Amino acid sequence: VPHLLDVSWFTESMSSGRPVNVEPRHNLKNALEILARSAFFQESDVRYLGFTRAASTLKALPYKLQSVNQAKDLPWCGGHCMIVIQEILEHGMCREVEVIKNNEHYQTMELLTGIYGVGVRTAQRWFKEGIRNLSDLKTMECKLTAEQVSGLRHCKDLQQQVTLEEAERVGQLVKDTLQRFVPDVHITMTGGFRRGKEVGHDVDFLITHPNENALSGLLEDAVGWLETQGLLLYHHLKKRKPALRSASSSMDSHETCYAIVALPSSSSPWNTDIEVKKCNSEDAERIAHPESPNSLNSRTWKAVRVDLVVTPQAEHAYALLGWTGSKHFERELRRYSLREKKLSLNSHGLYDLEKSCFLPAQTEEEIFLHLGLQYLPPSDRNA
Ligand code: DGT
Ligand code: MG
Repeated sequence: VPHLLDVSWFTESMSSGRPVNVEPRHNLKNALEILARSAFFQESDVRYLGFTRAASTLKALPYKLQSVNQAKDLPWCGGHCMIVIQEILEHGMCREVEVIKNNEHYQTMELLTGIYGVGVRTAQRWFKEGIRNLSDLKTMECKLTAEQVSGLRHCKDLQQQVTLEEAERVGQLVKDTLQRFVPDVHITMTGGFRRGKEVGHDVDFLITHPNENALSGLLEDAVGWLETQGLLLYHHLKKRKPALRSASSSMDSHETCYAIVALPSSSSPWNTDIEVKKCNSEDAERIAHPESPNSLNSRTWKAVRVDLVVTPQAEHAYALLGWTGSKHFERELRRYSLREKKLSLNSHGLYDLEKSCFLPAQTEEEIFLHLGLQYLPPSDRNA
């Protein structure tokens, strides 16, 4: 059975080369990721994908690259990437990467796209309008969406990584909340934490139930309750759009809640293990208005991004695969599926373009079987 991440080339590329005596100033993978992000900011998809694939290849290497010889047979590491790899291996740094890191456009784009709700297009427009830092956004009176206002208000917290311990406490809060309305609801933590990562930028959950009717209105109920507890700093509910569930669409049409929650600190009285509903109105006020002077010195919570995705049981395995990631793994899996198998994969299902039918699956293992691939556990999907 072929393996998506075939590693046979590892041994072939182990041929000895000249070792580097100096410790490189640039980490190869990080350097390629910087080049990828720079291409992304310039909306150059081909270059973005090329550098991302090369960085991903280096990430998967079971040994530290020591010579250009070792790199020459690696997938996606030719051309421009090889020049970068060679320069770093020989001189410890890459001039192009240094120039990008010091470039005003790159630095501003990193800063602006780091705000929740700000994509490349918006950041690009703001840059052209002369915005270079966060205070420029205020002085130039930019029109901000509700999402961006929340993103800015909580940017310090949101730029900090979410730890596994915090993710588990968010999980407990989500479970306590949803079970108030549907006691036997099924909740799975997805995203990077399901792949075994210790930190993440948000916490993702998939919610399902054997009886689809039980899921109806559940997110609205959950949002309403969290709001009354003062634990919701921002939310955007996206309704399910059945029309989008087309065979070839890569768009997602699951009912989703994109939220920022105020996660009580583990030592605070709102520790969800104790009982969330103990949060009194004074506490709620402090959470709901984080910038009020009274709250500044007594922060007992942290703003955390949370995605809640509701899926009918029939689509659960596909949604689980799609929302586990990584993004790069998903992109390559979908590309393989379409090109090699003529099967269109998205987080709702798998469509056989030749037989014109959907292929049902109850588990991720069944999906890999449909694709003719060896099963990869989530921890092996960190491409
Ligand atoms: P993180 O949060 O930075 O530690 O890393 P991840 O891997 O958890 O990334 P995240 O949270 O952006 O997304 C988790 C997975 O879910 C990833 O493979 C992409 C997928 N995903 C994210 N947003 C959407 C969406 O709107 N629709 C679909 N179908 N998938 C999404
Ligand atoms: Mg995530």
